[in-house]
Amino acid sequence: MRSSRRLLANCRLLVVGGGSSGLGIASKMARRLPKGSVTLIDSIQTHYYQPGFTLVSAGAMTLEQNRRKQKDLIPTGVKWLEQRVKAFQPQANAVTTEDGSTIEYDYMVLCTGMEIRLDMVEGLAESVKDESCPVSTIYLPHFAEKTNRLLNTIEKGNFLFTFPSTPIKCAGAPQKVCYIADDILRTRGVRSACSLHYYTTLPRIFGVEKYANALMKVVKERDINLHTRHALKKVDGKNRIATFENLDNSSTVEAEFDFLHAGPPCSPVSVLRNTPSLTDANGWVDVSCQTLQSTKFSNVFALGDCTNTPNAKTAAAISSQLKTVEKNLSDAIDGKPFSSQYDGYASCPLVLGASGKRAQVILAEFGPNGPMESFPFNQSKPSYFSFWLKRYFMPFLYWHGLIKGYWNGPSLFRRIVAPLKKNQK
Ligand code: UQ1
Repeated sequence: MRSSRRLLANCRLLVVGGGSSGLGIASKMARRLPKGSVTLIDSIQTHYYQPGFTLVSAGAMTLEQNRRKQKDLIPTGVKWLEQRVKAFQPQANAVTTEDGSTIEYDYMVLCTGMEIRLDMVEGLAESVKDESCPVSTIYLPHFAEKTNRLLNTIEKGNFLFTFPSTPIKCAGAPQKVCYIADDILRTRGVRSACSLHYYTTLPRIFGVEKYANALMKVVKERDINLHTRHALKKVDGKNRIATFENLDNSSTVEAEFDFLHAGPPCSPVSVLRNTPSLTDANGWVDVSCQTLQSTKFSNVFALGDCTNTPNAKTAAAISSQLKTVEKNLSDAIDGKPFSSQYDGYASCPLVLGASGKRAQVILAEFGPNGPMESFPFNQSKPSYFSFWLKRYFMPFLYWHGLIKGYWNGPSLFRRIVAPLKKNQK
């Protein structure tokens, strides 16, 4: 069987980044290549299950449940360099690390993720970091806890939730926090004293129509005010005023708040922003969105949040991309034509709450041509089963499947279930 084939070629594979993509591809390739072939470079000591951060804000998980020591996750047979890359020299097949050493490679996989950029909105970083200021973001672990604390203490007022103008990982999370806040405020019995506002830079709540329609029902039922085409420009944490730009007419709008959750701007990591030879004009690694090979260097591949592929940036997308990179990189090492194409799959479990009958999820799964659902029910319907998957099954799948290189996404499920869904729209 091709997928269990070992490669005998002697080659040096460098994986840059030890997040979910980096650990997943290092695990897979270490099983295929001769011992000692794979080096993973990353200085992080703590690894977080980031999809758990929304549940931390909901009080349905603790941060500790989403945290592991990186040293315990390094795949067997992979050499871990606890360093940061200072510069890429792809023309010389080498990288330089911050301690001044040079590492040469035959093949490189870039898994550098994206950087949370609170600094890109005036006043945001200071406000989030000030524990007494009611501004937070679940995108950073400590502040996922702060979000939960604020939602459990503020009694009344205006609650604002924002979605940025940059690409963002898990584009569903900024609105999940809004639904979670609504749930917590209702449970606390203070919801009628609060008004909730979701400000997004996008023209609608969600890109895929089927799920957008379902989410608009939730927005109406939960009495959430939707403001499309608004970009957060400034946060005045002291006076509790947020300034937005209306993107349709460039006018400025101010809103007073008692709580603000920011979907933060994100960017490529700084070392890539300084390496135009590997990236597009915005600093994202330039790859073929089908093969995930660099468009500039044939011995370089990339996956996860750092690429310029148009899919939604989620762990589920990574699961499908892992299979493609594993196969195509093995083909490249073997001197064969590529045998896999990424289909653009991504998934976003839209958490609508975590308590009682509001513990529900809309399990969006989609690709460039619309929904790509894995289960035989209509997944745009809020469901407790989908919440259960999100809370209990997905963390298990991540820690024991994805980062160990054993989970290639639900495409097999989908093929089995497809005939059952024929008559469903
Ligand atoms: C998934 O594969 C994945 O990665 C492990 C997630 O991240 C936590 C997800 O949230 C989802 C929904 C998937 C897709 C898997 C199934 C079974 C639908």
